[in-house]
Amino acid sequence: MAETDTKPRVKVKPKTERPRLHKVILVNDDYTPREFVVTVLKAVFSMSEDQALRVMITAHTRGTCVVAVYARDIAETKATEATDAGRSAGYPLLFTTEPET
Ligand code: TYC
Repeated sequence: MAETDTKPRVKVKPKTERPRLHKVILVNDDYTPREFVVTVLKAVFSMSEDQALRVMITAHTRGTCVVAVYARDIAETKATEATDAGRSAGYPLLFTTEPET
């Protein structure tokens, strides 16, 4: 009688999914001064004047603009910090987050 081959033929490879990155999105409004938006973008997202101006104008003309992409907790912390900066100054400035697809 032939011997039974008990060697595993298929290797199980555990696969850990990389957590999705999250976008921080700047939302336009009619009240926050442009220069204030630029100041917040520079302070919270370490942008240059040029980058901040471009992002602000994009949100102003199109309604929203992706500011940056981070791990979820960092994206949420920065969005909250930037939104709070507006609120402290009496502006409705809003930053939201959303997962990348
Ligand atoms: N729309 C604002 C204004 O005209 C400026 C602004 C730009 C506000 C982008 C928010 O996300 C924003 N004063």
